Amino acid sequence: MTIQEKIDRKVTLIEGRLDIYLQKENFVGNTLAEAMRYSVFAGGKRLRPVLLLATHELLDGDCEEALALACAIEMIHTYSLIHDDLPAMDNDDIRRGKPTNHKVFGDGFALLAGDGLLNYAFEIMLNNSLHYQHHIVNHIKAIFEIAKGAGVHGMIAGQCLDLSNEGKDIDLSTLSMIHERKTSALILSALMAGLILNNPTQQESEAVCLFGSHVGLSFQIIDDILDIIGDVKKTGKEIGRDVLKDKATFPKFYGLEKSKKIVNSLIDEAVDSLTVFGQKADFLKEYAIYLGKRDY
Ligand code: GRG
Repeated sequence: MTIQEKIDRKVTLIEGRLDIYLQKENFVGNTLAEAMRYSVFAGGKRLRPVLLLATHELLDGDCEEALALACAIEMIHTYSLIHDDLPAMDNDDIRRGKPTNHKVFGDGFALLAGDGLLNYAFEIMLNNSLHYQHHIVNHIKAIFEIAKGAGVHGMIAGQCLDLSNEGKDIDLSTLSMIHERKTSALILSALMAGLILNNPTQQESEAVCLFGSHVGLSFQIIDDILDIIGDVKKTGKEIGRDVLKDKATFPKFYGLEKSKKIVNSLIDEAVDSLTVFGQKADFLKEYAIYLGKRDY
């Protein structure tokens, strides 16, 4: 099976379950359901849920047990994109190749769709944990990991740092801190949540942690690179927004070629960090290499 086929298999599972969670009959307000579905099914890469299922597999976990968490993390990620696109934040018109949520449903419903997805994600994860009483502590630990990655110590902290440094001349360590919180934190929590469900050893947790921080940073650097040389038809969002806003990015500090080299060495280190898992990490290693070459 090719890496693309392996990814597609996971994505099909995730999207099938997301479709069930987001059936319109589950919600009182039709517009709320439509607005949530609109962004969730606008065509994301499903990076975070795929990573969560992949680390769950590292220790032979049952996919069904982790699927709710995988869907929940995609909902949390989608909420962050909806809110980030709002006029009060980045004021973007296109996301995932379509008009942004507020352009279609208005600012109020976009806010509520984001709030709805965030809260529903925790409802789904907690409800799922009740079906796995024998693993309930693992589930609480996994949900805690996701709450930390998404919340005031993770992604929201990164967004705050980003907002408060807008228009300022920041140094590389501040930029790295923004990337670490805003982008890597949720990616890392997806990886750790999948792993934690199966009682990893300290060595296994440290290996995945290292993998996550390298993949997370490389993912954001590629995002910065694609903002310069990407194709809107592939990325699904406007190009040149960082330059327009004079945002600090890796390409701004290092130039394009050096930034690409940094990505390559981060991916190499990520792959090396998974040695402890032997062949069981083959998918994650291939996926990291695949992500390192992405142009979308
Ligand atoms: C808490 C409101 C709020 C925002 C959090 C995630 C975020 C901060 C803002 C979104 C904008 C952005 C560029 C974030 C950096 C992380 C990133 C590269 C997001 C895009 O993720 P992809 O490429 O998107 O996985 P798809 O659409 O494929 O799911």
